[in-house]
Amino acid sequence: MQLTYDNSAERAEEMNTLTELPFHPPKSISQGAINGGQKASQDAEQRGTVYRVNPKQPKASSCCCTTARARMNASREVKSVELPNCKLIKGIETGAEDLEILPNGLAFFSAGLRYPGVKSFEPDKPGKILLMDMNEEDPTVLELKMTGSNFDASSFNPHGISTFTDEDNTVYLLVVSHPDFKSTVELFKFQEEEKSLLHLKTIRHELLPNLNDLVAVGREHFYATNDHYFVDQYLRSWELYLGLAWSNVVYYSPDDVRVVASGFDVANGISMSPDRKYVYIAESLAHKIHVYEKHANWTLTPLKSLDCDTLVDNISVDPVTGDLWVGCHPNGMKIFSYDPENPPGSEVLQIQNILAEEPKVTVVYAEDGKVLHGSTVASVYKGKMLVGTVFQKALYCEL
Ligand SMILES: [Ca+2]
Ligand SMILES: [Ca+2]
Repeated sequence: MQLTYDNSAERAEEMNTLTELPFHPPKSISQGAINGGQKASQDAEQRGTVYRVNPKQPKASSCCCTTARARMNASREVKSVELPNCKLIKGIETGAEDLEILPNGLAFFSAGLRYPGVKSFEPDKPGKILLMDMNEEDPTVLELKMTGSNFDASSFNPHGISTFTDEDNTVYLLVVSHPDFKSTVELFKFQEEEKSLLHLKTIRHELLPNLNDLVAVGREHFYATNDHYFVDQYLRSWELYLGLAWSNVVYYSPDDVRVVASGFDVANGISMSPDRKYVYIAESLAHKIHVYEKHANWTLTPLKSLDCDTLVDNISVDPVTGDLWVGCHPNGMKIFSYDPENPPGSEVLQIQNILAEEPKVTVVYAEDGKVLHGSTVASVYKGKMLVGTVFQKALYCEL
């Protein structure tokens, strides 16, 4: 099934004309779906009114109050913030949507995502997982072999990733994949000597229909974001354009799966504090980072939200400082209607002391797409930073 749009310019135009539409749910949505969505909207309402960090700014997640153009930040021109010592990473030309660096400096990249409505330079090629050793003087990436009798590498379409390290130091890599544009979580065991990933399991569940990212809390235990509510592409388009804010976060374990937070206008990156007490969730089209308190029974309660004026994507947490590093899209319209002459820009935020009354937010890197198109993730290790993108290149910088 081919879901990619081939008329992105028209869709961008359509997006412009939809900005003044009132809210009308598509006729074919079932009452149950609508009730579920209304519950999600109430959750968003509660978060928006009670836990705002900056009450002076307008609420961004309500479909009735905010236009599609504002949610996409369509008018924003990014102000350049350059770093002097950056270079493009050889071998990454078709995106590294997510990446994670282990405490020992080994970095995993999820490369070659194909996602409905977003550009791909190699739409017919499967994705792959790349490895880099950040301790090397001039690090390069190598592709990890994937083994396992039940794994179909030809339909591998990796998106968000997360690692879990066992008590015996075994590293497991959990990968959101979209084989045939469906959603699975692929569980691998990392075999460092062989430079390979042994596939252990494919996880599918009806509460995991539209996965974007995940954060592992055990070998087969994780929190994951669904970036849409609907699976059907037509309904997904309406959901996105109208800002229904019905996307959610799910807790998954082999014997317990449940929605733990909902009411997001595209829930995207998800990560945790180093002490594992707080869960951070990026709500892309509301331009917010949410902080949730995690409880012993895996439920989450909202604590606070931070407004960012940019479409926040994946969140990495520095295990040493606890700082959040966020890959962002300064102008979301340019992601969904790709024009090589006017490409999407890139932006990296560092958020310090997120639990404090006034967290410090620093734009560490920003540019209009001259170097990187559509940054999604940034992560740091010993004064070095990696930045990945949805469908284009990746950057290695000295800070
Ligand atoms: Ca991730
Ligand atoms: Ca993402």
